[in-house]
Order: sequence, then C-alpha cells, then structure tokens
Amino acid sequence: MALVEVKVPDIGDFDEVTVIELMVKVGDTIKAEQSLITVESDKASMEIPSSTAGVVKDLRVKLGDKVKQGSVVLVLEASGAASAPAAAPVEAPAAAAPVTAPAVASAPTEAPAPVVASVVASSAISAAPAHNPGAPSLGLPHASPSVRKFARELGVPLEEVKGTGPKGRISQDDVQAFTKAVMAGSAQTKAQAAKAPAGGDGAALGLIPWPKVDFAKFGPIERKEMGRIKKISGANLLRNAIMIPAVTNHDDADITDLEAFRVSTNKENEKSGVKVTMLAFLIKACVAALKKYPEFNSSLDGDAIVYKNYWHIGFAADTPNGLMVPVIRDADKKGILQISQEMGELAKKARDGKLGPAEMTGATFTISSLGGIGGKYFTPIINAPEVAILGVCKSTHEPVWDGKQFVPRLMLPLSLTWDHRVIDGAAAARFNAYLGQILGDFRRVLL
Ligand code: CAO
Repeated sequence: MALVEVKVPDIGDFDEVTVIELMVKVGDTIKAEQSLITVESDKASMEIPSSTAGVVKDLRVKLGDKVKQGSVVLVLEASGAASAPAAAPVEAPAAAAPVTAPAVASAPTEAPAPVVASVVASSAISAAPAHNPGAPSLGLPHASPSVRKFARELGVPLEEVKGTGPKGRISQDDVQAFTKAVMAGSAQTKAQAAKAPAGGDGAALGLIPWPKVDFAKFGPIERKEMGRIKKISGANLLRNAIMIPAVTNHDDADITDLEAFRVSTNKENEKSGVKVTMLAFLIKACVAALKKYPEFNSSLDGDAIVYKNYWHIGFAADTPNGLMVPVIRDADKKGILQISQEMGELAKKARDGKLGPAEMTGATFTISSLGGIGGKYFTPIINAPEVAILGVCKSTHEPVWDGKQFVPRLMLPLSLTWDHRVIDGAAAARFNAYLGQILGDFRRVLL
C-alpha cells in the first residue's frame, strides 16, 4: 500500500488559513471526498476533503495551525484503487488535491448516527427534538461550513445536534432548535450533563465532598463504567429529586373484579396474540383520574401552570441498558386492547434499544409498575417536567373488612408521588381514592 500525502489544495484568494477543526484522527479509515479538516479565513470557512481513500497514518496539522496551498494535512496509507491521481505519493510530491470549496456538499457516506434513546421516567430526560446527546459518533457532524460557523459562534457542540436534513445533515434551524431546547432547560449539552453526573459531588449545593474510598482496600472489586443511558437518567433523576418538593401518598386499590375480568378477557382473546395487562387498565384509569384532577396532567412554567388537554402516558420499562420510558400517546382515545398491544410493542422496542425520540417524549404523566416483580410500596421520582408519577407494586390477597367479616380481596398497592408546588396533599389523596374507585369498578369511567 502506498503512503500518500494529502495537501491543502488551491484555496483561491487566501494566502493562509487557520485550521479550526480536525475531523479525522490517526487510525481512521476515510473515504475519498471525506472532509479532513475545516479551515477558516477572516471571510469564510471551508472543509478540505481527501482525494484518496485510505487509513490515516500521520496527522500533520493541529488546531490553530496556519496552512496554505501545498501544506501537508496528513499522510494516508491509500487503499488500492480508490487512490485518486491528485493525491501525492510521499516519495514523489505532486500536485495537491483539488478542493471543492466549500467542500461540504459531499455527504459522508456513513449512515447518520442513529437517534439514541433518551431516557426518561423516574429517570426522565425529555429529549428535545434537535438534541442527540452523546450519540455515538459514527461519522462527523454533517453540516455546511456556514452552519458550522453559526454553531461555533453560539458555542453549540455540533456533534450533539441531530440533523433533520437528508442523511442527517444539520441545518441552521437544527442548531437554533438545539439552542432553544438547551436554553429552555429541556435538553442538556454533554458538558452540562458532565457537571451534574449521577454521583455528582454536591459542591454546587454547598455540600461536603462525596466520600472517596479505595474499596479495593477492603476486598476484591470490579469497576465498570456506567452506560450512556444510565448516566443521562442519573443526572436527570438527581435534578428531579433535588429540585422537586415531592411527596408520596400510598393507597390500595381493590382489583379483585378487574383481575378476574382481565383473566377472562385474555382467555377469550387467546388467539388474538394480544395479552391484556393490568398496566393497560391502569393507564386508562389514570387518564380518567387526570381528567378529573387536571393539575396532575400539568407542568410548571415559571409562575404559570400549563394544563395539557392531551393525555400521553409514559410507562417505565426495565431494559438491559437501563430504565426507559416509552409513551402511549392519546391514551384517552385508545381502548384497553390497543393500549396493551402498543405497550407490548414499545416495551420490546425499549428492550432492543430501538425506541425513537417521538416514542419517548411528550408524556404528561408516568406510571412505574413493579407489579410483575414484587414489593409493596415505593417512592418513584417525578419525571420532570411532569408533576406526578404513579408507582404500582404487586397485588396480593389481603383480608378486607366488608362490614361484617374479613374477606379475601386482591389489593393493588399504589404510590403516587406529586410536586407540592403544583398539587396539594388533599388533591393527591382524592386522586388516589378516585383511582381506587375506578380500578374497583371500571364502569365509573363511563360516569
Ligand atoms: N400485581 C400482580 N401481578 C402483576 C402486576 C401487579 N400489579 N402487574 C403485572 N403482574 C403480572 C402480570 O400479570 C404477569 O403475569 P402473567 O405472566 O402470569 O400474566 C407478570 O406479572 C409479568 O408482567 P410484566 O411485567 O411482563 O407486564 P406488565 O404489563 O406488568 O409490565 C413493563 C410491562 C414493561 C412495565 C415491565 O416489564 C417492566 O419493565 N417493569 C419494570 C418497570 C420499572 O423498572 N419501574 C421502576 C422504575 S424506578 O426505577
């Protein structure tokens, strides 16, 4: 394989330009026409593409370097026939590669980075539309020089912006949407998230430092970096736990009849392949309670409360990568069978890491069900900017006094956490009581 130098080509009127961005590193395999560096004059910026495909062996420029026509950008081990004539063999320097200035029109041939699940729920992060925090950088941010310049001027990390153009190309609108989302607090840059890690040191709150312990002194240990989803959800949980004056009310709902109905419905529908779950009934019952007590379906915006006239219900799903919160949209307009089917599909997507942002955003209320696992009550953390979350544990048969005797009833433990800035304790107790009534007799939904 021949080593070739890739040089700065004819850059028009400019004597010298500054390297403002390195887009490849030693060891990268690059394609012909792939952008290598961005250079900037006082008038414009442009990307210098490679005329040759190959593997980067030596990077000859660094950020801030002044380069001009003929300056060597890097040395490549050319990959066979892909080598273009304009690339200069190291041994025999030749003419520089022609620049297609501004060279960005050539789209990176890699697929755009997949939109990575933003996590939510008790671990909530509501991903802003244009924000793709921490997406694996499979390629370079795909944007024109003017958009790059715009992003630089605003201090926007372009690699965190999700492009909505063809092949994930980032437009000025995408940069603006990202900036708005960060300013509105509905998204974070990686740098911001890093300042509030899951195990944040609390310095910003004036707390004493987090204990630093050499655990290996006490026994064998294994250290594993947390996955991206856990890191994002951790930072969000921490914020929500600290910032929301949250209170949890516990209650029980008698679901004896509802469970019997669920079991018989599943028997009747055995062939349909759709299993009706208790969670689907809970979603429907919560919608009824949210309609009766609209403050639970609201968000706080400064001094105003925003009441939402739509009912999108998130449900926490346990996945190998961490907690995700898929959203059943317009749950008020859907029947139990449809909700059960959608939940099954969304939970599978969540476990497979295939949820898209639209499937994880916009929830107005969240349910976290540990019913399939066990436990009695817990205190879920509100998935901001929502103002309440319902935790559900495993139903058990309990002796319930019917006025004459104790009778065995199937009781479902409910744990409702609510934001005391928006909701009062009395309303929370009423919400739980009403939810219990509906779950006890679903005909009440019709009233
Ligand atoms: N009481 C008793 N049994 C229950 C129940 C309840 N409240 N809820 C579900 N079950 C039963 C189901 O009927 C099912 O039994 P069968 O297989 O015999 O029919 C079994 O438990 C398993 O249910 P499931 O968990 O598969 O289904 P689901 O609809 O209840 O929940 C999902 C789906 C995605 C919410 C769940 O799989 C999950 O991920 N739960 C964890 C959520 C979580 O982690 N929350 C904590 C957030 S805070 O960190």
